[in-house]
Amino acid sequence: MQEKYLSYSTEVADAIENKLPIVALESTIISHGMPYPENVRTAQKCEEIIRDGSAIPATIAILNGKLKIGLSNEEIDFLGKEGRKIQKTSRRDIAYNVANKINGATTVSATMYIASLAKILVFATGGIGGVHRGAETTMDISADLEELAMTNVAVISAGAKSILDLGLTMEYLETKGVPVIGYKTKALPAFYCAKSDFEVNFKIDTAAEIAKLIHTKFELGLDGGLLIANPVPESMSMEKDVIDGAINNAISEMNILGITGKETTPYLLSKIASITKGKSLESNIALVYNNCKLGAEISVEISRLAGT
Ligand code: PSU
Ligand code: MN
Repeated sequence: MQEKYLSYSTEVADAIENKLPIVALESTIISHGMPYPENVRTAQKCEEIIRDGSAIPATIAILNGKLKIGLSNEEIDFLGKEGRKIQKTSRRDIAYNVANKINGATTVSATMYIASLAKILVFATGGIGGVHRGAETTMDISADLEELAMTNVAVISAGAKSILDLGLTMEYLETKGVPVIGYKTKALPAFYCAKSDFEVNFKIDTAAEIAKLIHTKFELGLDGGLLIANPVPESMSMEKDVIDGAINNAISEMNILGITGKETTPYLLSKIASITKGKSLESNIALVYNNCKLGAEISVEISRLAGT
C-alpha cells in the first residue's frame, strides 16, 4: 500500500533485492544540523564509510512527493545548499509534505518511519532529540522518543546532547520500553562528551552482540526501536566545562530571542558551533562518522543472523 509513495535509488533497490546489509541515514542533519559545505561533505563521507564497511547507505528525504530511500550526490547537494529553507520534517509532517509535494529533510522520527517501510533495521545518525530542559513547562519532548517507542529500527547515536535533560530523556525511554545500549561504555555518552553522569541500561562490547539483541527483540515481537549509544572518539571528546558553558549561553540567548519548537535544536547547534569557534562542529562530524562505522558493522552482523 505504501509502496507507491516510496522511491528507491538503484543502489538501494539492488541491495534490497540481494539482501545486502543497509544502513539508513537522515537528512535533517544535512539541512539543519550543519552549515554548508561541511554538511554535504559529511553526508557523502558517511555514505563512503558505510560502503567501506560492506553495507549500503540509504540516505532518506522527501522529494517531489516521494519518500526517497537512497539519494544521488545531486540530491544531497541540493539539501545541503538549501539548508534551513528545506522543511524539517518529523512524523507529523510526512503526510502533508507528500500530499502537497513539499520537499522535506527527515528528522530521526521521520527517517525511522520511512526506513521501517523499507524494512531497514539499522539507522546511523549523530544525536537524537529528547526531553528538553524545562520540558515540565514547555512540554517540548522530541517526536524521536515516541518513534523509538513504536518503530522497529535500531538507532546508532552518540547519546543525547546536554541541550536536553538527559535524566528525563532516559526516564522517558524507560517508560516507553526502549533499551539503551552503551557500546563499550556503561556511562551514557553525551554527544560532544564521551561520558555523562547517567548510565545506559546495557553495556555491550561487540557489534555482533548488539546485532543479536536487535534480532532477538524483533523476533520476540517487542515492537519499538533500540537506542545504541556510541561515545564520540576520545580524541574528539570536548571538555565538559567548555561545552556546558557554551550550551548554557546558547540556551539563555535562545530564551531571550524567544525561539521555541522545531527551531530550537538547529538554533542551539549552530550557536554552540559559533561559541566554540567550530570545535563542536568538528566533534559532531567525528561522532557521526564513528556511528556510521558501527552502523555498518551491526547491519552486516544482522544480515548474517537473518541467514543471508
Ligand atoms: N541533534 C543533532 N543534530 C541534528 C538533530 C539532532 O545533533 O541534526 C536533528 C535530528 O534530525 C533530530 C532532530 O531528529 O534534530 C530533533 O529535533 P527536535 O528536537 O525538534 O525534535
Ligand atoms: Mn521539540
